[in-house]
Amino acid sequence: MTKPHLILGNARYSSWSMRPYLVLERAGIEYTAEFHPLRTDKFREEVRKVSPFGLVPALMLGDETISDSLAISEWAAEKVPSLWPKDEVARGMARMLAGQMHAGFQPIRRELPMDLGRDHKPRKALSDEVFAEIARMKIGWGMALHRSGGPFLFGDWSIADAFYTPVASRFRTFAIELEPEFQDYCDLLLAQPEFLKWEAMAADEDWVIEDYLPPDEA
Ligand SMILES: N[C@@H](CCC(=O)N[C@@H](CS)C(=O)NCC(=O)O)C(=O)O
Repeated sequence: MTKPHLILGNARYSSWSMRPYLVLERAGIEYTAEFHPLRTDKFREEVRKVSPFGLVPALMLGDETISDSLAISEWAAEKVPSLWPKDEVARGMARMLAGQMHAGFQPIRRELPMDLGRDHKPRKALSDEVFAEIARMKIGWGMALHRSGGPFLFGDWSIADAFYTPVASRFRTFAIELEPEFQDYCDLLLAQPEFLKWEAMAADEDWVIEDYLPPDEA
């Protein structure tokens, strides 16, 4: 049987791609992968052939495709249930926090886009909305960390942590200041072997999106 095949965007920029990559790696599921540079004709041509919405990530299972970071993660969790917390209330909450990230926090995504090649300097102007969203995000993190005692949101690493790892990288590359408890959590996410592998792949890429941020913010 052919292995699951994961179609991804640039490691440097594609936060949606990073999430199922971290999940499949942590799960120890065997798969193959290919990367496509975002915002190029090649991306549009190649990815549309296999991904129903023309988006990455997409997981090809034989001649069928699951295209969505959360859906791919759920597919993995059916094979490896420990990707979600064992306790059913914690599991519900982990799905809630992953769901919040999957469906919300637009100002954070818009104004602090993931760029693993950025040199850790603050963005000149950030809206009040972004700070309000960071505060909301920290309410979720605080609730989970206090309940579980850490070090990950629900004690052991789970899909919820995979969903917030790109955020931790955004906070680092845009030098967002956090209280020690949340800084420690972000540092822990960014020290995980799966993230370090992804970061190394990003450093090896020579695909750069020139106008990723306006020039005065670059
Ligand atoms: N909800 C989707 C979002 C996927 C998504 O927006 N992917 C972006 C890349 S990070 C994409 O494929 N963009 C294609 C394009 O901009 O043409 C998921 O969770 O996978």
